Amino acid sequence: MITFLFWNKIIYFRWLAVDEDDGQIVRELTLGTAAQLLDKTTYNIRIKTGDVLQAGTDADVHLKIFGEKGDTDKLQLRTSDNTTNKFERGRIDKFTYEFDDLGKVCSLFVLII
Ligand SMILES: [Ca+2]
Repeated sequence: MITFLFWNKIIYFRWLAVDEDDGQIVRELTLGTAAQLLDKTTYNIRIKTGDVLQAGTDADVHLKIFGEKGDTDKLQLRTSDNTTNKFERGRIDKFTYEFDDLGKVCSLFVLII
């Protein structure tokens, strides 16, 4: 049996045995086919830093999103779409990520290290 997993999802499985399935022992796979099977959703994340004294930070900020259909890994918000100096006082930083569809977002976990 051959099974390929991508981000913990089974994207392809077939037997590689002459006496199982269709008897084939060679199979050709392409990454394009695998990627098309994944149900990805783009998430545009906006984080507003408070506009009070010392509200900004240069610390590492991590985010975990919980949805009705699943949750993300803990993500470090490394690269903002609109600035190189993230999380400055009174600013909104934008991030874009693709995940499996999380369904309706239920809660967020933010960790500042
Ligand atoms: Ca900063």
